[in-house]
Amino acid sequence: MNDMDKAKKLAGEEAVHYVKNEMKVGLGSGSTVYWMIRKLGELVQQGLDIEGIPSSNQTAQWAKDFGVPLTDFSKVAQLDITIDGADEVDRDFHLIKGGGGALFREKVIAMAAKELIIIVDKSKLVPHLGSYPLPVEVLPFGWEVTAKNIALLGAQPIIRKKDEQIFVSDNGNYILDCSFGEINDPKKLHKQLIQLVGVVETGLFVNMANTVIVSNGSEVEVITS
Ligand code: ABF
Repeated sequence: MNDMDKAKKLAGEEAVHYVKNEMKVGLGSGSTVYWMIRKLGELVQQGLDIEGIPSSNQTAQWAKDFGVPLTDFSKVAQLDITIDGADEVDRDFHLIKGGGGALFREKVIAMAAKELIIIVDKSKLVPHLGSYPLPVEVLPFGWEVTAKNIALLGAQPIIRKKDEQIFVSDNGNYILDCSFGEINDPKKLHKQLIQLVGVVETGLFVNMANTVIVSNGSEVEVITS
């Protein structure tokens, strides 16, 4: 296992210390979250009584594989905690998320939780957001028009593809990966994007994360906002 994978594992496993009995837990997506769900499954086997709401079909499968009970928002009005990964975390805990294409449901479970804990390997910490192209979920109808309107904001939107086909999110939408360069005002950019017709949600998570758990592969650091 290389240092980055060790870091993801350490950060993911550290996060489960924040999960208490009878909690309702938002389960994020991505390879760091994989380790968190795997550890949660071990604790459930030892008697931890929790239920999770998954942010992607992949996460739901991992939860089933590892024995983490699932529920949904028809039964749970609010989550106690959401644990999720990120593609970038800046100094103000603003995030770029969506590299895995699950940003919409990730933002729903983040907004529905009393606390959002982000688990990352050290490479995700950046001084400013924007080196990672910003994922924007858009409706398939007229995505080309939506892309042109995003480009007017100063980006180079690229339609995400998987196996040479247009990638389709769990919600049946497309993802545009938008390189804006350095994003100095993520709140303003999110507002500009979200009002465009055709934009479903952006990968900018502004003023949402309370705690960041970061690892370099040998140590784990917990940073609170
Ligand atoms: C997910 O975590 C996505 O928002 C983001 O792309 C991913 C980070 O991936 P990984 O944990 O695999 O580095 O929540």
